[in-house]
Amino acid sequence: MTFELLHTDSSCKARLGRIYTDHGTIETPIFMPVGTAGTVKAVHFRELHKDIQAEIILGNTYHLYLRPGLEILQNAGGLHKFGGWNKPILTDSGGYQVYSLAENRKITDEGVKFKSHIDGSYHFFTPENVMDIQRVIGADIIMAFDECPPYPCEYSYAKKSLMLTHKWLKRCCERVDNTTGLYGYSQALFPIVQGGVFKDLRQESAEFIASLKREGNAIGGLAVGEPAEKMYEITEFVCDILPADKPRYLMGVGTPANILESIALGVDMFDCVMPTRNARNGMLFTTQGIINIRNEKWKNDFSPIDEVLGGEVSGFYTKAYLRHLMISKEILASQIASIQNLRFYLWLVREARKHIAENNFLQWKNKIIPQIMQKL
Ligand code: PRF
Repeated sequence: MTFELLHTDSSCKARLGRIYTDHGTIETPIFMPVGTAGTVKAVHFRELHKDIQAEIILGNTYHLYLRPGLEILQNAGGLHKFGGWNKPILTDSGGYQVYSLAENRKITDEGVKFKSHIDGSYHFFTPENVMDIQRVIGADIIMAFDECPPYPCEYSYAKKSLMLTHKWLKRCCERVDNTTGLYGYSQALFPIVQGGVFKDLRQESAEFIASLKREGNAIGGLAVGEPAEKMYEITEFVCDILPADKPRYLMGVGTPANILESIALGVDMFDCVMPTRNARNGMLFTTQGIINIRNEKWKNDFSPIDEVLGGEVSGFYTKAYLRHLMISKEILASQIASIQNLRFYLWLVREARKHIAENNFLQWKNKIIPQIMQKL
């Protein structure tokens, strides 16, 4: 994997770049739809390609390891072949899901012992086996095994946790550098900056991670309940330390406004369950603002869901019809709403790239945020 920095906006720190992987090229800034268990919920790959124009999707080591499991993934020839998605994939390491989903987890220097949320069975994740698992899944970009401390969190805990994350990171690098991919293409390891909301810890972490000179870097431990202003402050602080010639990935972020604000600070990659999860609850992101499609208000609104986005879904189905499907708990409601929200998120980053190229990103961002974040 390589990264080409094409341009930096003259009005802020927003960057235009290109990531080259063995499964294709990714234009940055980019949003990566979340495909936890090898599927972006309610969305066909065909729709991800065509209507949504996704360039890379994200999978989760924790989920894929538990189900379908490594034997099936390896027999399939990796996740790309298993489901038929032939563009880039990034897998998260489980260093987050194991804390948010698993039961009875116990963290030691060696790794994390946890109980599966699916069948109660016990498992052990170490930096080494998490790298091996991601080798078997076969993602183009694989993430280091980290600990994401909660918010709020005592300084002493955040410091102890960061030391462990750094120790684990060294073991991740060693494992990846001493093994090769199973399927003949390369897999880049991204380390993850942690350190909570403490600037000295963030500095130490970002400097250490910059010194490793990996192909890209991630910022973790944010969007965990801290105020948005704190998240932006830490994001900017860390971006300024991380190397400019490598992509920067802000994990688990966020709302459309969060994404645009973070692009302005120098972030290149994002993922979040928000567009797909909220879609299934009837919350739509549109170019005109945020819609709760279950609302009475849309009962007789026969206009398309999003005329500006247009296309076979957003420009075809009406608000009144989608409301009916949602109220009736029809499966198609989740499908239409998920496509709308992902089409919107991918449109948003394409627009962002256009305005960075024109050096007017900041002006455009400040104008568009109130429009797309207003509740209709
Ligand atoms: N670490 C990992 N994955 C993550 C996070 C993290 O800190 C976050 C935090 N927002 C989301 N996903 N490994």
